[in-house]
Amino acid sequence: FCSVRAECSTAACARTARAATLAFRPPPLRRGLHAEPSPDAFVEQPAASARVWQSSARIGEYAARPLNTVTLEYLLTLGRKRDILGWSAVVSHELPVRLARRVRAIQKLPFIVGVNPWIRSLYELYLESFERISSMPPARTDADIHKLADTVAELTESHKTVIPKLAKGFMECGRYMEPDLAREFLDGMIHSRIGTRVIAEHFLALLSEREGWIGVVNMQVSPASILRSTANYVQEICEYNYGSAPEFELTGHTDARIAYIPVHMEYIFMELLKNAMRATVEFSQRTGRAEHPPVEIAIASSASDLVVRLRDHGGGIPLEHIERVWEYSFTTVPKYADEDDDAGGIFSTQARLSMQQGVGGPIAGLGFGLPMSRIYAKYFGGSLEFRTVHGHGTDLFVRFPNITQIEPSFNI
Ligand code: ADP
Ligand code: K
Ligand code: MG
Repeated sequence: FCSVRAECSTAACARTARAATLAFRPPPLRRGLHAEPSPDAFVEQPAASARVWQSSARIGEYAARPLNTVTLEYLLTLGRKRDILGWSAVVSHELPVRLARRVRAIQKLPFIVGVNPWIRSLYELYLESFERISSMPPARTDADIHKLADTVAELTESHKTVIPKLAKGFMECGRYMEPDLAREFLDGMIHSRIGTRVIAEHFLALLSEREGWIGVVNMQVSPASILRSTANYVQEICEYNYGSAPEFELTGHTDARIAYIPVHMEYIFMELLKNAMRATVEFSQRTGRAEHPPVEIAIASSASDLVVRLRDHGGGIPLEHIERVWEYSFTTVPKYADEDDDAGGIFSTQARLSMQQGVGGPIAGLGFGLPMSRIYAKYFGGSLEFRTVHGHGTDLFVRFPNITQIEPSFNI
């Protein structure tokens, strides 16, 4: 699935997904430099690791180092000049410190959470990444830059499993943690992941000049075209899971352009559209409605920001869930029919199982979609809110500030 990348059309993605369904193999994680797999994405269950949890004294030393202020203005200034050497210094300083802090945070988790195979494999990933990047000397020559770029590209690729692993780990053992501490840990992990990715991918993007881009920032993002391709993709997943999918309608400023990091937008739209389409189809099934009402998407743009409203007719969110939907791991996808304590979903055990196997791509079930989308939306000072009418439907409002209009001292 590559909504903003020309090399992969939705039809090709559909064929891949279909082939995966037939072979009963989960579809691969989305490819490409920028793809952030959804928390629902399939990742291989890690093998039980025999490695002793090791940690070097260097972790403590690096974790205690202050972060330099990496402002958005600095990112854009070096980006406009394509100052690759300058940005490589940011990469060399920031990544080891940020990774070391994550290692530290995982070490502080309660033992029962830390020994979960997903969390453990996450820990090893961060530790290994830290060791690799912190042992590289600062780049001075072109050859150094390319060596650093190779390492950063490999880390970017291997870290694509971070969110699905985190989501699966917390689905399994998050309940053994104090809720506030779990939320604080996950907010920290995700926030840090966004910043680390921006720094790493800005570096990689600077190495290949692209018309209309300043590093990772696309100066002319078309929200309508991201929405269109994301909605098409979600329709496919929806069809595989339920046999049908609602249409969508796009209105308002469909020609609007905004300077933004398109993958962040894509991620948010993907999660919100999965929720909207799932709610629509399940509500139709519950109420015996003959046709799915379309998901209505309205775009409103101004000089300083862009607002997207996604309106579904999926029955709304019941009062008792309104606060909880922002919680990590809160989902109304029942685990199994006999332990369905959340109710609300109409999933059969079989449906749930096939979702877990990722047949056709899962549409929901880990409860990370909303909280994570909100962190993405707020990252550059935007927002994500909803209004719901129980028994009718839900409106989601996302606001994206124009990246070039944000307070220049904004820290990444
Ligand atoms: P997941 O989709 O994995 O369950 P999310 O965080 O995306 O996790 O959503 C949490 C819960 O919020 C969903 O399980 C669902 O019950 C509810 N929800 C989210 N969006 C909608 C919507 N548009 N309409 C009705 N319920 C929704
Ligand atoms: K949730
Ligand atoms: Mg969801």
